[in-house]
Amino acid sequence: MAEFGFGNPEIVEEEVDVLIIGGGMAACGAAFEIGQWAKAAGANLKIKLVDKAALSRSGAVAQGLSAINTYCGENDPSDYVRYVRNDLMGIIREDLVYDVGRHVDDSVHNFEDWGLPIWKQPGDEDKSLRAGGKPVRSGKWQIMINGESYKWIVAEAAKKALGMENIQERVFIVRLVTDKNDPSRVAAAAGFSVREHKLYIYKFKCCLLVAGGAVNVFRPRSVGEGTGRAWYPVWNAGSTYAMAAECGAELTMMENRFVPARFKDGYGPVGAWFLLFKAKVMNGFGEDYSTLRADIIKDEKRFGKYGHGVPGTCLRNHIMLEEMLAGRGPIYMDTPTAMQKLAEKMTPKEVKHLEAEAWEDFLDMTIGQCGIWAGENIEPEKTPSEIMPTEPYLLGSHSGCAGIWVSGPTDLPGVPEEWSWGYRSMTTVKGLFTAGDGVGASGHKFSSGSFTEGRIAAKAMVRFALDNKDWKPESSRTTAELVEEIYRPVKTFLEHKDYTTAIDVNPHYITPKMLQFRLQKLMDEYVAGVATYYRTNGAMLKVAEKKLEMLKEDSLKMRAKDLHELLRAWENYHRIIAAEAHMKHIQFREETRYPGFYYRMDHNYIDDENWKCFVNSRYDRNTKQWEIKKVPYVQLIK
Ligand code: SFD
Ligand code: AMP
Repeated sequence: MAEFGFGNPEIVEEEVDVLIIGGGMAACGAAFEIGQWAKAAGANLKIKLVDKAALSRSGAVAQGLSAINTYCGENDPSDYVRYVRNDLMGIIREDLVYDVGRHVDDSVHNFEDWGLPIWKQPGDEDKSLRAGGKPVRSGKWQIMINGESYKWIVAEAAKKALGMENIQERVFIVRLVTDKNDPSRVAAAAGFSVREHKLYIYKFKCCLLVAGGAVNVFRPRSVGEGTGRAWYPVWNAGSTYAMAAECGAELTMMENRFVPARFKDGYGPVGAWFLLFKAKVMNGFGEDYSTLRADIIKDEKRFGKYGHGVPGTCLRNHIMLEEMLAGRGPIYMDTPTAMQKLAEKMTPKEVKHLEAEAWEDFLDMTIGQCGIWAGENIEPEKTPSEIMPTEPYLLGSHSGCAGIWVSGPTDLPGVPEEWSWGYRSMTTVKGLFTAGDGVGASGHKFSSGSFTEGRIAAKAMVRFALDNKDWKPESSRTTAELVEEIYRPVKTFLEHKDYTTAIDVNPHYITPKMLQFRLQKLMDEYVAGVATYYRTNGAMLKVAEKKLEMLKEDSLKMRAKDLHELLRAWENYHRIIAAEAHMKHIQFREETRYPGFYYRMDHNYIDDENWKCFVNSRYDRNTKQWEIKKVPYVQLIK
């Protein structure tokens, strides 16, 4: 055993008032905000933040970003709601979106105060946004930043507010545990250190589960030495959705996904090119297909009224996919024409600066794309770059809305009573809160909105902790049971490793890597991945259902030969639960709400009459059954 560094793990048990699980944008927002509310209430709360990685570079913003995609500025939050509703094909929780819209700017002002460089209009360079400085907008909602160190800056503020002694890095949380006396309430969380042989159990009055979205659920386009490249962060493995579901929380809109158009192979985002550089896309014959064939989404029988007006992100994808399917690829971002047009009125010095910006867009947030450009001799001012729809991602903060059903604000008119049950941002499990990618039916928050939602949740958690100050959490599972479960992959390995002479070939176990291939293959082939051009149907989903059940069974046989594999094993388990939720929701929603993201070919149309509603689900960990239902959509803003 010592040979592999495994004995019995050291157990670290701690009781706190509030636990924050994750260290990304939402977690940092909560960490920054929470102390202020506790102080205002005269309370001395014990808060702990636990992140699987190191706070300064963890989560989606690890590599930095080059834009903040949600900054209202001169726009009204009601208009923000209209924009998000249009992009997400009519179904969002408008109360949640409005709440983000009315608070988000203050977060962006804070980022600037903490040192994040925000581009300004000429003449306003030295004026902060807070003082009325005008930002350089790439779009109506987006502003440009020099954001390579974005996460570092935001994390520093979180660290200062919370104190490093209250931050535990490199601990992966595996499972939430309900209260011994009240199964509808969360009382504890358990996980393990990815560096030391230690198991952590935290008990708390309430917790914020903000472990990001789900990546690598589907077979990625990247293969061979490129494997591991993805657009969204590979280290966010569906932990938010899986742990919430297994604890009994109601999920919403898990059928939704995001299939972004990205620069091929490097996964570089397209926003700055479309919005700031005003680049056009073209097909393999040099035609601007998005203008030429813009009318295909005006077919009302298939797309209802959604194809009129500004097309949502999925519909833009649909036009591109049709182009590819018609054999008119490859699809290109025409970077040279865009840069030439911009350069027309520029001095040579300004042109050099423009060329530097083209590179910096990716150097700030997707460095790998610069590697592709350098490796393929691409100079964007001379050579167009291919773009491509990626594999699907499950997320609730970017241009998607998969996630958890949460309690909304109470001060907005017309909101159904059943949309708020006491504490803002609390899920249907008592004491379990979420934000950012965790919150469903409210996309387009991006980095700034996720941070803001963390702040909103923090305020409610302080109130929850104080309202429950005499309550003592009691875990429904013993420490021994949790050790047994979490270290099962290690035990499996140690028991069986000598059965064969090749460490990876063994009838008694499956390596996490192989299990991940199985998951990705089945999701790709049956649940509308790239293999079928994002198409599925009821019969294919039935096959997926069966295969996922078997995979879940086999996941108990994953091995871990070291701590790294133990991490991989549990990430994959979380991915399976997130994948199952996604599949079940697509199966339930008998229409194609998001053409361009996925197609139910047996119901290949938008059906507002029957399906303009939320789809919510609940998972029962004991019976392994999903309960799925329709929940009425209510429009709050005209
Ligand atoms: O260019 C566990 N995003 C963009 N937002 C913008 O505002 N502007 C942009 O320019 C954006 N673009 C973009 C974006 C993301 C990426 C990857 C790229 C480009 C390349 C989106 C935002 O980044 C995103 O919306 C927010 O970051 C979401 O915030 P949050 O808090 O929901 O997730 P997170 O930041 O990824 O943090 C997750 C944390 O959880 C930890 N974690 N910890 C313990 N136990 C576990 N089991 C855990 N599992 C995960 C992680 O370590 C992390 O700390 S563009 O495309 O438009
Ligand atoms: P992306 O780089 O694709 O993640 O996009 C960044 C931001 O720009 C998001 O707010 C997108 O909704 C927006 N965006 C990207 N492409 C377009 C486009 N062609 N038209 C309008 N908005 C876009």
